[in-house]
Amino acid sequence: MGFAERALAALKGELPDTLPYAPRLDLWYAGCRTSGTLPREHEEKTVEEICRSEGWGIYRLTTDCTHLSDSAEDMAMTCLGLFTPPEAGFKLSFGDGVRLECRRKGFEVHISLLTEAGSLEAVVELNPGMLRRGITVPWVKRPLIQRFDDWKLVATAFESLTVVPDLASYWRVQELLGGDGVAVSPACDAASPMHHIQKWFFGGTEFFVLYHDRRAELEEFAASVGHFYERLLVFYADAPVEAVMWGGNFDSAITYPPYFEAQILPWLSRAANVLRPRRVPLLTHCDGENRKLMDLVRRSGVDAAESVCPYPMTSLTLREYYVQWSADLCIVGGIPAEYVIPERTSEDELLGYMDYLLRAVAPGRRFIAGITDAVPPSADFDRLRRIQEVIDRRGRLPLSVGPIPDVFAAPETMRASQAPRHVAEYAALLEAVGAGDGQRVAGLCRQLLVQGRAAADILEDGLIAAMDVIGWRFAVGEAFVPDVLLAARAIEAGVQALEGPLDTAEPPPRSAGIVLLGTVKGDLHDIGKNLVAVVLRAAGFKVIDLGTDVTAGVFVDKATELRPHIVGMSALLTTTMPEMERVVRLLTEAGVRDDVRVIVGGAPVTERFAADICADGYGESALDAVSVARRLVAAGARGTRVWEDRRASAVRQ
Ligand code: B1M
Repeated sequence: MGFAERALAALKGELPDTLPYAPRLDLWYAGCRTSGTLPREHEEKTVEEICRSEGWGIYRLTTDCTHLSDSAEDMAMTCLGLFTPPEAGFKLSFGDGVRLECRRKGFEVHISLLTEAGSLEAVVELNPGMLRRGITVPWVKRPLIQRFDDWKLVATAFESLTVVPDLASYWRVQELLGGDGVAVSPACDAASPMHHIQKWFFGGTEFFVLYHDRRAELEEFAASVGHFYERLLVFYADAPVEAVMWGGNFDSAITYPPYFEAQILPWLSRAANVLRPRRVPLLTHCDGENRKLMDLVRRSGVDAAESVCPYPMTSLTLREYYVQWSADLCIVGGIPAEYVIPERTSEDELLGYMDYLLRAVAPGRRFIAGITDAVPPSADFDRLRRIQEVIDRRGRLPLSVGPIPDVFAAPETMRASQAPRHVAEYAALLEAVGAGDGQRVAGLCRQLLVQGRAAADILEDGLIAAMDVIGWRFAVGEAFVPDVLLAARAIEAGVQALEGPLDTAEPPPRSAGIVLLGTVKGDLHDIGKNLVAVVLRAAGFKVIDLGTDVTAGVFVDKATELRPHIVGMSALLTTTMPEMERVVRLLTEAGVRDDVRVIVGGAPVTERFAADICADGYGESALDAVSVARRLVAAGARGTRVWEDRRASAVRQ
């Protein structure tokens, strides 16, 4: 059997002869080619040729936009969240009255969306630095939607979009892959119209607040985006493609269960229903934390969950995935990227993981092994070969179920931990904060003041303690991103109600301090960082948020200027984690390291990594960030220029 035959068997629930293995080299290839670090023997080869000469399956399943970077027109479509690589098998075109104009400025593409009702501007970029770090999706530097009402013009564009079959380009890719890869047609980057809006048109966190406050308008917008999704379904009803990829980037925190059920599941099911009669497998990109989504993904009827990224990157072990999903859908991925990065793990640890993997997925039905999400450019190429050697030796199917070592089980500590204590007399406040009801929170605060409670007590034992509870619920998976954001907004309303009395309370209540926060250079993930900021603020910290893609120089300059208690850094990519070490080093060189404490966090960051780079603390969750920050400030983190300035001015007055 060749790889394609094996992979298709796995996708359709049949038992291939051997475990299929395709490492997914696209990001690695883009990075190494741009930095000139491809292995010598592969320097002149394409990614397909490299896979072929190593005997690996060719993995071409996700949004790889490297082929776009030469064409401003194709790049322009990405500001609408639209991607049509050659293997899509279709092109997109706008109807009368809508067009995109674009011009290149260096690596940026400046885009104008022109409609009869008006125009909007956007800027996207994909530069060599991004490619070196393994980033293949362009960065939308300026989104089309600047004011909420701009959605109406974007909606017009989606209503006019048509899907034009272009099967010749699909067949060319199919021919290029031969029997060594499955030509999966990527239908859409998001899984549904609302998910599309969430991913592409509003900030990663802003969307949730809008989804709460302006649902009716968003539903109207989604109905317009839905025209495009409907046309995709019509295209796939008879498109002669081998398999289809339909959206992704699911994560229990951001595509949280009720939202997934209402907005995503119906569209996955519709796509599955269109493809099932022709036995065309449907894949979706399940690359995040899936603990709370397992049943929903299974119920959606998809044939495969792709880019499955188990513990230690997320909380579910590969065995848990296999037990819960393999009766109904195929798992693609399963080897966390850190096992191929020498700075993160040893070769023995990789071999230990492979031993575990072969037991965890026994008997081996519905599983395609690969590095998740992708092989990073910093990978040790030989490790990819070690994986193949193990599969060659022990990967014949069916695999025998043996004892499964529990060393790869996720720690239960957080899940088993107790909810933070909350003072009983503030129960109503806790409930109102939990419901995100700012008006009620403010009213209760005023009432408590009238009853004679000290403002500082209401803040500490009522509002901040309530946020601790919501933060804990979030950390154990009982609350989701919107709950945290809305709770924080409600707390803000409470703080405003207390503001008068608090102004006179000097020294400031409790041990809050100043935190300088940002996502490190090269990294644009901001949802986790924003949550950390929200929870810290709600806990009484002053947070100076530097945003995303923050260079080490900016962290150090700001730390020198503002002397915060804490410098907090977030990183979601293994390739951007080294920036954290750089910041720590530059803080030392600038002579400010002794005055600030450094906290790091983000999905790939671990306690061990934090210790290795000499950070002072590690936060697994936003809640953790608060407790670590409190501990460090209480233990005497110094460097409080802003705070001291404020105090000094308060004393002067
Ligand atoms: Co990206 N992505 N992504 N992505 N993405 C990950 C991170 C990935 C792990 C997926 C996977 O492998 N399964 C993978 C990285 C692999 C690796 O490096 N090992 C990945 C990749 C590869 C990429 C691209 C490179 C893909 C490409 O270009 N082909 C690209 C990079 C873009 C860039 O940064 N330049 C990319 C793009 C994107 C989207 C734009 C589509 C979107 C980001 C939207 C946004 O942030 N505005 C996205 C998403 C959504 C994800 C996943 C699915 C979810 C991330 C998330 O928001 N989680 C993610 C999968 C995963 O993480 N397993 C993935 C929810 C959030 C609440 O959790 O951010 O972990 P998290 O924050 C938590 C804790 O970590 C902690 O507290 C938070 C709340 O509890 N925490 C801290 C975070 N920072 C902290 C700081 C602290 C303390 C605690 O102290 C200071």
